[in-house]
Amino acid sequence: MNASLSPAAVEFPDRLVSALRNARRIAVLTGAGISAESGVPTFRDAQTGLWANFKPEDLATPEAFRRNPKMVWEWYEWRRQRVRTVSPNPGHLALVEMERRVPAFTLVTQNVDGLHQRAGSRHVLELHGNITRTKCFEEDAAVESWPEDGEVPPRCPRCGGMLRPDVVWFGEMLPEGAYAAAEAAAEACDVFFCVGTATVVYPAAALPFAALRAGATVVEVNPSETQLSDQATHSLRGRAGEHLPALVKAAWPEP
Ligand code: BV8
Repeated sequence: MNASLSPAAVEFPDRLVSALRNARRIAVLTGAGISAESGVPTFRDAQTGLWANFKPEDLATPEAFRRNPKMVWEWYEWRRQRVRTVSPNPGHLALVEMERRVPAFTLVTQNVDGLHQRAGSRHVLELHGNITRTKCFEEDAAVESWPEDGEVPPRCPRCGGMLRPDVVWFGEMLPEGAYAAAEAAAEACDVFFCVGTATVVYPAAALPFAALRAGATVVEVNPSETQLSDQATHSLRGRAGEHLPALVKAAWPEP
């Protein structure tokens, strides 16, 4: 067991621990809350600095980018810089350990910070893209490098169009096939974790309910109540960085 996973003593219902220990298929949906303990602000956190007067939902749209490409690009630059300075936390690491323990493990994330991959998770379904990748706004195709000529946003070296982060904005479709794969995992799993998400952004927020309908044990980990809390099989009121390592240790005490 990774030392950084040595969890605080947290008590769990026996039926939750045995459901986890006996699970063959586990699916996990994570949101901004699992990265909060790494120091990445969540979408519910108040915006600071230049963007204090804007809600993320109003900045993360194609319309906002068309209206003010410089501000939207700079918001993502600020977030990219922030993500470069942070590290995965015990919540991310506990999911890496869980993936090691079960034959079929699917990690679906709404996050765009790449922290699951940096923690060592091998198969991550990024429903909303990744801010460390950039694409051309006109071509909708990846761009790995571009001339730094001071223009903001920078321009596509192929067509001269504006560059944008490779994330899914509100009103945009999710990556081809990503949601279908996530939904299939939610409907086939024994245990479904819903970690650190307010479950308000669709279609991702529909996944835990699809798992419930398919008969899975649904476990929510969140310090606050959400629309899922009273329907989840287990709703653990607490931080991902505390509950996930403790759950992994309770289900798999042996190294
Ligand atoms: C789409 C990338 C088809 C950008 C993001 C019904 C069906 C389909 C669509 C819709 C629908 N109803 C409405 C819609 C439209 C819209 C939508 O859902 N709007 C919401 C506001 C109602 N959905 C879309 O537009 C999606 N596209 O459906 O395509 C389509 C196309 C055209 C027309 C119609 C349909 C695309 C949505 C993707 C948006 N992009 N991110 C970027 O990052 O800049 S979403 C963004 O929100 C992030 O990805 C974030 O992860 C996500 C969800 O937020 P959360 O993760 O939940 O984070 P949040 O801050 O909200 O909450 C944090 C939680 O953590 C809290 O509960 C807190 O208590 C908890 N927490 C805090 N600390 C901890 C913790 N938990 C554990 N441990 C801790 N320590």
